[in-house]
Amino acid sequence: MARCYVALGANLGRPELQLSRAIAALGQLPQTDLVNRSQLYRSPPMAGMEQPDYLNAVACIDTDLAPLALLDALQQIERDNGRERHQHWGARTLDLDLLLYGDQQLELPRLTVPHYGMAERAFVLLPLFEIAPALILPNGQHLASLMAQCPPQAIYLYRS
Ligand code: A4P
Ligand code: MG
Repeated sequence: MARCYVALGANLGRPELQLSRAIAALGQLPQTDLVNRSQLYRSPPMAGMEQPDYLNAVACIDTDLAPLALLDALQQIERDNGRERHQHWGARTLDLDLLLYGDQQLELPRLTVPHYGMAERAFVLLPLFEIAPALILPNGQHLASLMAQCPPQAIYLYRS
């Protein structure tokens, strides 16, 4: 089994509902157990884009699905939650990014792992740190030191 971390984000529709449905769907994937999930965090969109604030979370799963099969499953969950692909970095009902797949480093046409943007995104690092504070990335970097280097961003624990 590979221990994997999935980042969830939403800023259209009913973000809280889409995130909780997506987390439940992760736990129902074949050959997959939901290990843990973070709380929800709210933050303004990256790069000052004119969009609603995002809700973000990170889930930890153990899976026997191969990396591309897992990516297919994540994209199916996105579609089930009304995801349409328009603009890069555009607003979305649900975005699922595969942050880590065990200790693998993959550069496939459809899949780059670890996820390319995680080191610069407090809305990824903070929920990840909540559920895996001792995590070490495949390149040997400690999550805690990535957090110390991450550009400062406003991020709030979300309360409904
Ligand atoms: N792909 C490659 N590697 C991966 C991976 N590790 N996980 C490919 C998931 N997908 C991966 O993704 C485009 C393609 O990336 C996929 O078809 C897959 O084959 P996408 O979700 O369709 O496209 P996108 O929206 O243009 O890019 P992306 O990377 O998902 O967007 P980002 O970079 O995640 O940015 N601000 C806040 N506060 N919180 C957010 O969550 N999210 C975004 C989206 C912008 N600003 C945000 C947030
Ligand atoms: Mg994505």
